[in-house]
Amino acid sequence: MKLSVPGRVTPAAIITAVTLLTTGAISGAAPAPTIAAPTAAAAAPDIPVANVKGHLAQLQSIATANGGNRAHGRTGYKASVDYVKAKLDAAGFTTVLQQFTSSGRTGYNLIADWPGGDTGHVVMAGSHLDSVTAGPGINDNGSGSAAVLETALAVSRAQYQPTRHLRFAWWGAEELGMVGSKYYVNSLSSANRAKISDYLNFDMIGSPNPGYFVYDDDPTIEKTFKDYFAGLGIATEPETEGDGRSDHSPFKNVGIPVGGLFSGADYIKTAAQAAKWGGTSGQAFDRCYHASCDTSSNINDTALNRNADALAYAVWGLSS
Ligand code: DTR
Ligand code: ZN
Ligand code: ZN
Repeated sequence: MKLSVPGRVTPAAIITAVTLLTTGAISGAAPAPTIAAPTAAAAAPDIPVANVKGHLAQLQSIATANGGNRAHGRTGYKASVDYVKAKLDAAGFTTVLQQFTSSGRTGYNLIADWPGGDTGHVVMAGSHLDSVTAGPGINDNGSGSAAVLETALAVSRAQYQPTRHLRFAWWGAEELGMVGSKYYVNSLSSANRAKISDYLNFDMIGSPNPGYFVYDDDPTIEKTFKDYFAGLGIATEPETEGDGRSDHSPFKNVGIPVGGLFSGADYIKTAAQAAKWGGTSGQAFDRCYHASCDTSSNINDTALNRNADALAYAVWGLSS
């Protein structure tokens, strides 16, 4: 389901500005500039969950062909990066592979910029692309990586021209302690850090016994996501497992507004949660967390679909 979303500069704000200027409420030496008539913020497109699942199938195949995992420093991780990068290059993104070393192995962050928009105000969406060594990591975190990828491809399909600049990222070595995202943030000058207005993180968004958790960090980002789910009649809960649990943490630690979505890991779904979200109480949100069974069958399509659409809603809403 798609919902239109007001951008940060609302039509009401534009009307107010026009009124102030044309009534002389605020005097300007030069004649009042012509301000474009207010236009509705661009509405986010539906993200086809079939496309997201197609990316997950590719990541599963990559793991199967590379020793059963997509872990940092293994061939399966670099093959995952190459897959995502090829899609983005073909779609017109400017991509950069950022290389780093961790635990004696080479890691990679993939950064993709969509040309255009105000580079002084950057909206970022990211996810870690690496798995643990125990398995293919399809929910953790193929789900986030595939949804971020398909949202980026939707930007290209729409030839979306956002007011703010869009940047997408796939992090390496999150499972070793958010190594890739820390490396990226540490590599930014303070001036470039200040240009990032929002960082949105997506780590496990297709859990088989899903919850609907919204990071309770930046209130504007949190409200954007909660508004989306309210439109679906879904009551979300704040993600309170604490900071330091995923790639939003390095951004938050330097003062960048962060937010994100989470469908749950090894914690147990309560009866109250099952009553509002469905699924099975007394069972983990993801019984295959960090296990070999985190395969293509370890995904709830409804949760993946809803979270991917919420991702697009926030990207459009925060950048338009
Ligand atoms: N640490 C992440 C999974 C994870 C566990 N709790 C949270 C809360 C918010 C985001 C992610 C997570 C991992 O294993 O990749
Ligand atoms: Zn993990
Ligand atoms: Zn993860």
